Amino acid sequence: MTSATSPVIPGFHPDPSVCRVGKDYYLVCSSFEYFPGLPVFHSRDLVNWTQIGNALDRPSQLDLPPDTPSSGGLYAPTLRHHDGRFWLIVTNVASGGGNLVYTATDPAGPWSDPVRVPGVPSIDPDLAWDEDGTCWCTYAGVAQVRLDPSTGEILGEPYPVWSGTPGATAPEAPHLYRIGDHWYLMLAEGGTERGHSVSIARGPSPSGPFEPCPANPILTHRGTNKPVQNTGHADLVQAPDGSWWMLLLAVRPQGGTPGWHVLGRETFLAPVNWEDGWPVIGEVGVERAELPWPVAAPTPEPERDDFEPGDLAHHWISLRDRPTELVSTKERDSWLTLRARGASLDEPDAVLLGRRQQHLAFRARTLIDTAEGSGGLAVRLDEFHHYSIESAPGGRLSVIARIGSLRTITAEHTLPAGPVTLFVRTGPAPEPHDARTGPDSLVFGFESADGTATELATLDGRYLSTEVAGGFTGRVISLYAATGTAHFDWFDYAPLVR
Ligand code: 6LW
Repeated sequence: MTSATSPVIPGFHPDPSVCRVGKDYYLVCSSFEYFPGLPVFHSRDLVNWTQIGNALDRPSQLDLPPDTPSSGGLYAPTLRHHDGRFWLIVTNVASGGGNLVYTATDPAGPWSDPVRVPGVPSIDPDLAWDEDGTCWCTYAGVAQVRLDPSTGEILGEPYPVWSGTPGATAPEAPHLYRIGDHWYLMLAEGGTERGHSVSIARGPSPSGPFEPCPANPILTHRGTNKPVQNTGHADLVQAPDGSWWMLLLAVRPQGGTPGWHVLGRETFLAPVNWEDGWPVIGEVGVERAELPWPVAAPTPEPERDDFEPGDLAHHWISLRDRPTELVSTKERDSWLTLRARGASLDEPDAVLLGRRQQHLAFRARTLIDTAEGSGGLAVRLDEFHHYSIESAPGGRLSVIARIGSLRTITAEHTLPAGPVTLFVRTGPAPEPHDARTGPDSLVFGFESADGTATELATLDGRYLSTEVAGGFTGRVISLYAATGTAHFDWFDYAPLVR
């Protein structure tokens, strides 16, 4: 059951950009240092979204050098449909990156190789076309330039356009729309933390001059006492029935005020009404009952992957590239094989295969065989903030906590050598703690052959939160190889009732 605080795409899926073709909505989010990049989602009702691919799934599309820091790489994309094609423009802040344009006839892919846009010098680029077919690229700061998106050539010098509310910081995430008689320029302001907000202005042409909405900010949850915070970085879309909707990022802090968010910035939905030619934004996180069309109840199903032959599911991500070892799986009838590359989880290029944590309460398990190396099951925010249960040859299990400069083994246990089922699950914030509860705890252990679970350690979840670690991503539940080769027979992930 969604509540008034439910995201429509949970887990770290920030900076959503959405477009509609006929009855089909498509949405893309930032993906930073992870490969493949730019997850692509499809919906028919704005509430139920299915990942249909990743726009950048080839090294020729996405270069994330080993020195790409956590939360580096791909920042905010813009997704649009024009002249029979889908267009994506995005900033790769990694070395050698810049602003890049991709096109596709099918948003599920394949997408083209990039066209570089060296003349756009900032992040958060937007694309909009006027009735003459001229393409206008507006970007953080806020400036604008006419662009040939097919060649990446800018047509004229960039110039400043409306840069938001006087005194507001960080005007970014611009999106330009032709709606009715006006051109609207919508921005995020205040930065992507607790002061985040959305403002809008309108004018007679794509380049203005723009008149700010008297009611700016049209959306903010500024403060620290709401169940949904950091609202901002929004995009607008019109439904086939003529109604308007906003997709935006927001977070769900847990454990007191200001709280800790662990799932990163998630995609939320809000209704939009129009008064005097200005958008008025309704409650973020709509109840399905408020939608003017039937919506099937999203059913969060437990997920299991037996690593059968064929492509990996779209939601699997790795750091900076997809080690070829992942592809050469099935060394032993449907096992995933990860071969370490000399980097542990404490390094930015560890060999891992992960999926975003998308529920505040979850349990994940895997059957691992580390006869030829060591590896395990981790909950990771970045190379400085992760917890893991690691299996080593000879049946040695260790629970390891990396919190900033601290790295410690919090529990050890020795089993008979052989494959073992490892698990991690969320639990309540551990006692004792200060006046404010933390977001949760993470419990690590193993299962015996008869399914009996043995807990080895309970770790405080607040250290795997963005408020502690910083950055733009969220927790990723990861299978990893630390040394040699680690084999995984299956993985399952299940939301738990909190
Ligand atoms: C995004 C920009 C931002 O490009 O964070 O804080 C960047 N603001 O809008 C990554 O999400």
